[in-house]
Amino acid sequence: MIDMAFEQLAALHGIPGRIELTHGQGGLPCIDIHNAAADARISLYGGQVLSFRPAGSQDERLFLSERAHYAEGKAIKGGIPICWPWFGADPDHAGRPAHGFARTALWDLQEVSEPGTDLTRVTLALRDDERWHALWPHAFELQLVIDIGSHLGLAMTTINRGHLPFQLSQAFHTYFAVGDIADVSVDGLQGLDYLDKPRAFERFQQVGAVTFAGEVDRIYQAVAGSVRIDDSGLKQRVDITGTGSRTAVVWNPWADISAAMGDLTDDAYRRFVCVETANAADDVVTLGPGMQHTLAAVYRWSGL
Ligand code: TA6
Repeated sequence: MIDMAFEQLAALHGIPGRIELTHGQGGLPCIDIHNAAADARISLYGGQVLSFRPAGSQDERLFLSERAHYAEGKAIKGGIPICWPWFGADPDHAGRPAHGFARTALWDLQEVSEPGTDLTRVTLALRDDERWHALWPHAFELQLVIDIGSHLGLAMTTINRGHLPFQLSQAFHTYFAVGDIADVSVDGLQGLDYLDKPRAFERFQQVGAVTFAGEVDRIYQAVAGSVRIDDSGLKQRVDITGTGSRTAVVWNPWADISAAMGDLTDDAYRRFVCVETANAADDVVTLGPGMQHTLAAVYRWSGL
């Protein structure tokens, strides 16, 4: 479906059994990684991690919707969608797509390296062209470095290649797989202010850990330390360390929204929580000509 020199990429980067260029669902070009620590799949469409598992196991750490769309122009529901160069609704109210266009762009595969037997590093890139100028008239370079190993790491660098400053908001919209959302709590946000989307972005203060008994869609501000997901059902914890970010978004749509979304099954909301390392709300990034900013997140899973 997408015009690209797939065979060339496979010849350049492929190593049988370790780094495999493949056509994923919908024929989208993907790269499958296998090393001593983990197995993963990354879609070049969206620059999106779709799957991450400890080596040889079937324990998916990321949720990927059974109803996800795999088609040009549509975002893939699950894994780690990249929201860029804006997070959420179009900040200019000009009818542009929610969460920007990076998640519906075909990224270049720049480099794959193996710093160790238990770590594979994939570098993707996206640059401006006429298609994106219609949505965002700036010269940019975006680089996404993904580490697949005992941890999952992402570092996304935006460089302003133009002559004028621009503003950006962004997020790693990560869908963490959970056993049952009722057993999940998110720690590390206690005492912080958040903007509550279901209540017209009114400001509230977080008391205790975040738990889930209905829709949660919140933008936490002034986030300083790491954030933790505890899943008492799966007896699993995820430590999230963000850098270049003062914002965390926590989202679970709950039953009605899950049922209304065409790319989620009715009960999908029980099996994921999104905890997003972001720059959003009062944490937008302004980049002058030649300047750059890196948003990074490291995810580590362990037992409870
Ligand atoms: O990050 C939370 C959020 O902005 C929610 O408000 C919800 O709309 C979600 O992202 C999913 O958005 P999407 O466009 O991927 O359906």
